[in-house]
Amino acid sequence: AQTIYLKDYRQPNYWIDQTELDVNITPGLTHVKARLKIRPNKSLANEPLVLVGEGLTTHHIAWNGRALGQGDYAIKGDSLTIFLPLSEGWLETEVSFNPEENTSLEGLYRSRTMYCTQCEAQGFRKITWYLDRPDVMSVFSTRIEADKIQCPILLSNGNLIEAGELEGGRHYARWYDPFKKPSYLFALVAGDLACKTGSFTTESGRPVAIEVYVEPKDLDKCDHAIDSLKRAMAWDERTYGLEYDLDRYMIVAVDDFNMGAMENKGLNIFNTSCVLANSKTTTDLGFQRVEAVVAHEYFHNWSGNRVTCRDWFQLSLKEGFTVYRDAQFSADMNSATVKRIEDVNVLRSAQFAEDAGPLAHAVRPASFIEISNFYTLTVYEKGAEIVRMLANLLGVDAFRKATDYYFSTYDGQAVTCDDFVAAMEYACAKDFSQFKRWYSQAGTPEVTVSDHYDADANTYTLSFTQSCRPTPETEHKLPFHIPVAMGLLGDAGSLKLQPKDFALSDDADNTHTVLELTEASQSFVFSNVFEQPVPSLFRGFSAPVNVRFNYSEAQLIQLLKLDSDEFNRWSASQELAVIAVNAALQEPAAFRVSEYWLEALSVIIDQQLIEPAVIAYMLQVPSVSYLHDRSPQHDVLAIYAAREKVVKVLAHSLENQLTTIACCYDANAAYQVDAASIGRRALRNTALLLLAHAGVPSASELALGQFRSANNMTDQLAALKALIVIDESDITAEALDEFYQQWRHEALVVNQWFSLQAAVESEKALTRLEQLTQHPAFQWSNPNKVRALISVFSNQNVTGFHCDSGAGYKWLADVVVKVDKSNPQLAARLVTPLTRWAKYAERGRTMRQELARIAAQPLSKDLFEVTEKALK
Ligand code: DPP
Ligand code: ZN
Repeated sequence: AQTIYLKDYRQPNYWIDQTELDVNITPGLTHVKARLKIRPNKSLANEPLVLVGEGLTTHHIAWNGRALGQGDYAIKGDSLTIFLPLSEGWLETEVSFNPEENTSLEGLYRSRTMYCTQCEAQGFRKITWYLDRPDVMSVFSTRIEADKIQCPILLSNGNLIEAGELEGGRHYARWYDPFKKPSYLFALVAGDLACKTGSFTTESGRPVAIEVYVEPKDLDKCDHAIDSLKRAMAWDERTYGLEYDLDRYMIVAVDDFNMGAMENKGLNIFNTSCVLANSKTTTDLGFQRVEAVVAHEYFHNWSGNRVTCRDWFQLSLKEGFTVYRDAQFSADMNSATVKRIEDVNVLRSAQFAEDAGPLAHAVRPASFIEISNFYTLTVYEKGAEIVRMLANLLGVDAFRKATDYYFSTYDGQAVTCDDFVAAMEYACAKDFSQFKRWYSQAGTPEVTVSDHYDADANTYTLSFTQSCRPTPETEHKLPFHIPVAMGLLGDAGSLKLQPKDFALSDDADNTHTVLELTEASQSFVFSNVFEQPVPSLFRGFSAPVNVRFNYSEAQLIQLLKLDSDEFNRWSASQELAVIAVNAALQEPAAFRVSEYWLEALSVIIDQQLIEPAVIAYMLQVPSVSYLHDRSPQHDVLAIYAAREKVVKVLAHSLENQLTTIACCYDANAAYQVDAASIGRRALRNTALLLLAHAGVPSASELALGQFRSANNMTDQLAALKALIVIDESDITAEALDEFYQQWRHEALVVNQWFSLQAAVESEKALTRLEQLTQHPAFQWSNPNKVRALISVFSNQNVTGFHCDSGAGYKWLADVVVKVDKSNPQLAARLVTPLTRWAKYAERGRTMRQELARIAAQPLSKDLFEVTEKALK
């Protein structure tokens, strides 16, 4: 397998100004004729035209109407070289392939009742010979022809130009997309689909027809996506001044899909799990995910489609920025604090783990073998954190000036992360050359902070040092530019800040500031500090770093009670949980949990001054993954056991309040999916789950009652989860069965049912998992189902996956090898938990052996790259 380097980037030798496709679908065989208007790139020497294609049978090649013969061209592996001296002209090819047999879910494939495409990143080459790279932008017109009964709906990008009947029961449609785009944004759908419509009028008065295409059985699950899309359209006009630019906006729901969704111009293709929703079948988290993903794909219309990436190393240019935009949107639509807590949980428990493992890579990687492997939390979520830091450093107005400049300057172009940062610099006249190290240096920086209070001089000094471990691509790290949003707390709350040697706002009541850390070591002195303060650091998680400050328990409790930053109050509670878990690790028999922490939580519950969703998060002990990162010297099963103990203590100590919440809180409210209602349900269900963990006798009855009477999926599933934790085998087994019978016709609910069971911690976990893969509703060809069982087991079922015999590792390895034969992208994802072997000491050796066993087989490029890097 060949490694591709960013430093080797060159412009293409040729451009393709127009692309005319004629796609003729018959069962088992699809023919594609392509006419490409080729133009030499003058700045480059005259070299032959080399197109790329995969798995194509080539029937015909012509240049300017003349059929090419032997000697005019050569097909070798995945490349087609045209030897003629080419000036401007039309290249024609005709190829065929079989979408029915395409199990990779890249290119054109069949999913249940429809044909559909996934071209990002490099799927278009499975459809026709092409310059399949994002810097080649072309105007597409697409004619689709298929059987009228099997495929009554024929869709592609842009506007419908013409449609009609043909002989033999066939019909066609012709689509034209006036906007230049790279091939990865091409899309085509042909199938028997129902459509739910909506409409939106843009600020400048353009009417937009919204069409959501689904299987007829899912017509009752489209409204939330349509509403979310309209909110996203309005929000982007308000927030970024960006309008939609075509007459139609189409979304198609597909059951077999590798990603969450895809932003193809005018024709988004969505995983059913990210678009379908109704209150009977969808949880609150599901609703919020649909809202976020619909918005994300919509926002790509500007950040990704109108302004696209020069090459795939710049993937974060569109993904990091678009994730930032969708996070802003979700924060505005719901609760900003809750959204931030959710995002930080993902960063800390999953992105940090990626950054700490052998597959750590920069947000703008320097090399790859298979680009599909780089659709990662680092490129997406850490990429979004970079944009967030820039936005905060600039402030609202300058950031808007920067994005206005970016979108207007680069519209219709394929650009780089450097261009993005240049737009930021333009708007605020700052120099971000050091800041750009966030793009090129992998790894999570570690910031160690110490303080000194001088009671005589009334000064307070904060000293920071930063470091970052060596990672495969960047051995020696230079200091990062790290914004530290912070404040100081006294006994009664926030103190006014009077820093001595850094810029201060003129606001006399200033209790909050942002320090800019740029050196390996740096100190900041605050004057007129009349009491020993507690620092509130990295408020709102102002930078994606690990912070080390030696807080005492009392200081954390002060932060939990008094900080003006709600996010940091939550964060302090998490830190107190970490301390408790560590105590339980050190002394499993006689550990103590700070009664002041429990008391503070109790007061917070009573007072109800914080929104319920945030209280719910305060009551949740951090994930095993995060705890493991915080105590790497301990065995993961010991960490799991210690965490369980802390959860029990927490639940017992708050038992009365939790019981009140679990049975009575908001219990009779009419079901609604607004943020406030969602938050109240979250608190009630968190309480129920804690009671279940604590083994409180009444929990069983409460859970069963809620399970039976719930009028929405969130409450029903939460009750089922609690029943599983309580584990009175008959009752639990019955409830699981009842649930399946109730929902067996709803694929997405069945997936939840699979996930719940894959996560059940027990000695029999693996046997149960094995049995579930034999269940009639399970399908290896469906990524959602595979993820629901296999990813949930290996990422969340700590005792099952890491069981002493190593059987969990072996099982995963076998599955990965099997899946790789049909769907390499999926296999390369599934293997991730094994790649983290180095964290697991003794167990890690067995994990590594399993990885080596995988690596000894013939593998796809995708899986080869991941296993090879993980074994280094
Ligand atoms: N469909 C993926 C996303 O929107 C890749 N572009 O993030
Ligand atoms: Zn995206």
